[in-house]
Amino acid sequence: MAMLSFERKYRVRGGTLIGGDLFDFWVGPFYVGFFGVLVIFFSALGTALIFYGAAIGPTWNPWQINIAPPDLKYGLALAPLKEGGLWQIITICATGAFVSWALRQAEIARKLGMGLHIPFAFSFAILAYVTLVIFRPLLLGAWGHGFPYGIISHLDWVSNVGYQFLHFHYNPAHMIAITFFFTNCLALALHGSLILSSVNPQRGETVRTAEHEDTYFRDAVGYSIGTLGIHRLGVFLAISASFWSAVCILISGPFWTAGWPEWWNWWLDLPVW
Ligand code: UQ1
Repeated sequence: MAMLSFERKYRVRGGTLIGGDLFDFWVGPFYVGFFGVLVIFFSALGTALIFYGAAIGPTWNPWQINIAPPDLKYGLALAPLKEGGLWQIITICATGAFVSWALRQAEIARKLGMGLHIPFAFSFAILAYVTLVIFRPLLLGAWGHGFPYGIISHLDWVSNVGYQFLHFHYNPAHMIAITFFFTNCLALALHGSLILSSVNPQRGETVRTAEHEDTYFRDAVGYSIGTLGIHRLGVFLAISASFWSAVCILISGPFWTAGWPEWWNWWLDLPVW
């Protein structure tokens, strides 16, 4: 792959977070780094263990392969490999790979003299995962509260945990999370279509400028958030969606054990009625 002329300037040593020059090089287009090595290690081991778990399981049907967390009776202890221990090691590998990926993002950003916005935003995705398989099980006192690794099995888990709270859509943090997901979708649709409408013109037409983009929204809704602003809004909406997703599952069980519809009784219980 050709190296862009500006990359010659930036493909130099430095910017690493740990280990100095250790692994501070590229393989083809990919930056390696200490955390690149960790990503390879954790994802290779984790994937191998998933295949091992599938091999000792009853099916190779990709939809039905399931690697379950330990039984609740094991609490927060280590479980035997074939009784949830695999799930525990795979969880360590996944978390290790995700965190290493974020730190590799940070190293690349530092090398380029960029902000750390990408690893910052990605850390909210890690937070959502870690909340499900580490923080919430810790608060509930058993690794068995983590979700199982499998396509159908994790859907069943979501359904079961949802019904455990009667109607999960009454969870106020879940409502907020969904609202952020939908608004994020709206914002990206508006932004993507606006950019294409102005900078990807028909043959023979000219590219339009940011002024056209601003004017479009001023004419349409009386307000333009601006070309930088829309990206700030986008990051805010995206990380808020992940954040409130983490909150909505973390409070379910550790801080609220009744059905979620019941939570709204605070409204009926207001003294003003
Ligand atoms: C917008 O105002 C804007 O600034 C010109 C963009 O930048 C290119 C956009 O992509 C979008 C979608 C908007 C409109 C957004 C709001 C909140 C009015």
